[in-house]
This record gives sequence, structure tokens and C-alpha cells, in this order.
Amino acid sequence: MNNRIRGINLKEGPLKGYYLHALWLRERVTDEINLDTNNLQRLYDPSLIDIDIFILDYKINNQLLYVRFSDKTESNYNIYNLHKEIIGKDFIPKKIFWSASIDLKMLQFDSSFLNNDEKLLINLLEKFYEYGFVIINNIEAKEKEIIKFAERIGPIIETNYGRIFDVISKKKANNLAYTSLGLSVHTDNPYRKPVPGIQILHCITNEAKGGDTALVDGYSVCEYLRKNNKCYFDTLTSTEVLFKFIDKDIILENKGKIIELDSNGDFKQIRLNGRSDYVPLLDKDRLTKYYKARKFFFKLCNSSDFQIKFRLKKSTLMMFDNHRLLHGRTKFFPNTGLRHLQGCYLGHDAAEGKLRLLKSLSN
Ligand code: NM2
Ligand code: OGA
Ligand code: ZN
Repeated sequence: MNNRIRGINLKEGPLKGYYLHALWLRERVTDEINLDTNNLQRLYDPSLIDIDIFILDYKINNQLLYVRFSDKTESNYNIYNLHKEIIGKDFIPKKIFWSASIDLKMLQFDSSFLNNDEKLLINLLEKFYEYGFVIINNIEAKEKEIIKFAERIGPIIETNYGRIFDVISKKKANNLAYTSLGLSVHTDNPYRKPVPGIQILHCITNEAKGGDTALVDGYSVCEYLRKNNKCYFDTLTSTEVLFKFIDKDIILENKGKIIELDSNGDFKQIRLNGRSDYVPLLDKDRLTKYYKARKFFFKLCNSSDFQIKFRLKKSTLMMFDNHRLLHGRTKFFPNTGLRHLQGCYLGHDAAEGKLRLLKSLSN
């Protein structure tokens, strides 16, 4: 039969212009038989719905779309909720790329949000997703305070460096971060699967000479490269590199591109870490091209056009997107004073998930 209703085309309202496929609507039914009203999960497998399902009847009444299907299921849908889903509305703000002239003031927060100030936490997470980092002042210069901060957002990702780690100069360090050497701007842990999305560093004391901080918006640099040197950009987005970490307890390896794009061509993740990258032995022309591209990217990342430099002060904490920003420090002189940071990693799912929840509760 050809006059069966296989989908709905509403003539007015927010859903005007969208063809609402019958099966697409059917797998979104909200009645108690089909949906667990407590956890909003489906109580049936949508793959079992008849491919030829059709609509017997539908009506629109204010915000509600009522539909009865050929399998006798009926449901009401809030048309605004359907619209939000169709346009892919999300509470995670769009990224704002920045360069060295960025105003740090708007990214500075006070620790008071730790005392259940949800509005301030929303604001902090929004700024974090826009700019890729935030700085929080007045986090007591005490060991483990970082845990309180991190867990206000979500669960810490424990690694072989521990749940939290001490960035301090020590002998026989398994990582150059635990020496007093300078670290050129990098992303952490490119050798891990997956690479932790967020890094937090809390300054407990910074009395040594040197040890200043640098941050770069890696995506801003990538954007510049895409516009001004497409050939290098293509090389860095296509060459698979091996990243490695080795100590007495573990050998970590992961492969990836220095600039990884998503399926839309947007920036997904940067891996830049001169201590741990091993490009394969490609043919000589490709290899030469790769080395030129990496050199140029590194130069841009270190240029004063893109890089901001500041000194992390005692009781200050910074939280940054380890897929987007690069961070580094100048060398310091341990015999001139103590320098001690504590760090940990979080996932983007935790931070995005927290922001979505807080925003949906506040709306
Ligand atoms: N630490 C500080 O990714 C890296 O190897 C950078 C990470 C050891 C957790 C250092
Ligand atoms: C790190 C790191 C920066 C610093 O621990 O990964 O980059 O300021 N540290 O010590
Ligand atoms: Zn680092």
C-alpha cells in the first residue's frame, strides 16, 4: 500500500522543513512500556522494530506531537526537544582561538566555587571550553588540595604516574618533567591510549629561580598553519607517528598524528612531545617533508605571537585542555629554592558531562 504514512512533514513550528521518519520517531517513544522512566533507557532493542513500520495517525497540539504507529505503540513528543536533538544543540560552548594578546583576567577564578557555587563552576567550565584553560587562585598551597578541585569536576584518571603526581626535581627521574630541566611546549602523555584530555597543575611552592610557565593555543597555531602552509599542515595531519614511554615498570606506546582532525576536518587532538615521538622510517622525501613540517610547527608554537608566558604562583592552579593547548616551563635552579607542583588528569567526558548537567539543571 502506498498511502501508508512513512514519515511526517510538519508545515509549521520548529520542526518545519524536517522529514520525521517513522522508525526514527518510533525509537524515540517515551511511554512507560518502552522507556524506563527512571533512567530514560530503552526497554527494547530498536534494531528489532519492523523496518516497514508506519504511522496510523498523528496530531499536533501546542508543543506536543502525538503519534500512533502501525505496531499500536503511541507516544507524545515535545517538539522543542526533538528540534534540539535535530540541530545537535549542546551546552559545550564553541572554541575561541587565541594568541599571545589574550587577556588573562577573564580566565582567572577564585577558589570560592569549591563551596558549591554552581554558577561559578558553570562559568569556569564554559571559559575552559572556549579558551582551553582556566587559572584558579587561592587553592591552599597544601598537598592533595588538587584532589578536592579535580573531584568537584569529575573522577581523576589514574595513570602509572599515580592518581596525582609530584612535579619536583628528583634524582633518577623516570620522566624529564621530574628534573629541573626546561620543557619546551608539549602535550602530555601522547603515548597513552587514550591520551588524557585535561591536565591540572597546582603550585604548592615556586621559590626557585626559573621555572616560568608557557602556554599556547595549539589549535590557533594549527589554524594558522592550515591557512598559510597547507602542505605542512597536510603532512602533519596525515603522518602516523609512534609515541613511546619506557621505565622499569611499563612500556607505553600509541600511534597518532601530530595534528589529528575529526571527520569534519575540525581539530581533534594535538600530540607534540619532543621527548617521545618516533616517526617511522618513511621514504626519504616524505621523511624530509615531515621533518620540515614538524620544525615549522614547533617554531610557530614557540613564537611570541602565539605563546603566553607567566609565573605560576604558590596557591595557583591551572587546568588546561591537553588535546588543544601546549604547555612548557623554563629550566629552574633547585639550589635557589623549592619548586613543587602537584598534577593530575581528567577526561573530557567528565568535564563536558558536568557542564551539560549543570546547564540543564539551571535552565
Ligand atoms: N608527568 C608529569 O607526558 C609526559 O611525559 C610529560 C608527565 C610525568 C606526569 C610529563
Ligand atoms: C608536566 C609539565 C610543567 C612545569 O609536569 O607535564 O609540563 O611547570 N610541567 O613543571
Ligand atoms: Zn607536561
